[in-house]
Amino acid sequence: MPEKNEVDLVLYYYPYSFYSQKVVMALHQMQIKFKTKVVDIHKGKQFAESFLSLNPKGEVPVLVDDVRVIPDSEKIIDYLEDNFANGNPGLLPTDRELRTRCEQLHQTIHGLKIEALSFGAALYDDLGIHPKPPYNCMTNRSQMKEYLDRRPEILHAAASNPLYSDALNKKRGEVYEESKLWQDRDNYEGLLIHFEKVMDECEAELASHDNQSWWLCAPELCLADIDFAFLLYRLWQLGFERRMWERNRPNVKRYFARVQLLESFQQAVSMTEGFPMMDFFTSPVFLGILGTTVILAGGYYLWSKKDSVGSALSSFFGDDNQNHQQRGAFNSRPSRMASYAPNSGYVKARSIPAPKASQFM
Ligand SMILES: N[C@@H](CCC(=O)N[C@@H](CS)C(=O)NCC(=O)O)C(=O)O
Repeated sequence: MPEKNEVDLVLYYYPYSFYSQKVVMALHQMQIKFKTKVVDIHKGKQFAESFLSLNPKGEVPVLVDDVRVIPDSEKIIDYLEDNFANGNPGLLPTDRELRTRCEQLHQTIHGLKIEALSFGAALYDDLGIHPKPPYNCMTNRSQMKEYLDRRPEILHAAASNPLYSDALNKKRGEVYEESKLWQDRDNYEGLLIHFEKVMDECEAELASHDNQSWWLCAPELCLADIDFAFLLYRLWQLGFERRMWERNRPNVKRYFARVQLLESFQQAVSMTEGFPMMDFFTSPVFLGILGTTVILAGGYYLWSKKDSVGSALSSFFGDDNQNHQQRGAFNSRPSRMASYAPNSGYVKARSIPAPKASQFM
């Protein structure tokens, strides 16, 4: 096979995307050079016409190799394996038996509904989980539920891009079907139990090797390891580690500690560094600055107008001995109400906007 010019490879990805992270780990593990382009799915850029022309489903990752366009993490890794394994460590064991086991585990782990798991983790308060940033910033859950239920932007994208409407409508159907797994608490418990069964299978697989230096199912790191590494990482980020391995799966626990030392894993995880999850204008820093400014400006305004505001308030509330009958409910503590208002600078707390669906993907 002729040497390929590897730097022709461009990966369209989003740093927090689960499937993008797998591909980045695969690329690093196979020592393949590539360039990147961020598609900010948090801002809806996956539905820009230019990106839909690469992947009509509006999903990352997509690999572009010169004129060839390959969407979908599984297909991308297949493509890398077929075209770049020459001279590089591949991701499929050469031994037939090990290869079959690697493929089986890959199918099992890759097939898990990780998005449904992530959405449900944001929705239910009784899971006893300890999410890590950015998954610990879950506000306004009911709003999020309503948003995720409809994924309005898919419909909008389908309406405004007739060329890609079939793919987008199909995607919306899939999103709707998958939402049944997490919109209902019982279904969600079923999903968690399914994840636990897969964890049991992996625990048993790890326990079956006499040689502790083996990875999940082979002496060399393989495709199933990439799936498993990022499954564990997402479970940890969502805060499921106690339920999934801390208490009862010691081999998985050891494996996770080990896989985190891999450079290829660290490269994939570090893509998120310095990449903001939220717009600056909805970030806690901005909201903090805004809130403080409003409080100070409001306080200053009220202080500068204290005479006119004070007399307006006293004519509304009246002096202690006047208008008691009109005050109704305020009757019991009129002077406290009157003295609160002018200088307190009280500003109603601003509600933090609901996180966007793409935050959980
Ligand atoms: N089967 C695809 C799934 C890709 C996928 O779901 N990507 C998510 C990010 S992890 C995405 O782009 N979501 C954007 C959207 O659905 O609007 C793969 O393996 O690559």
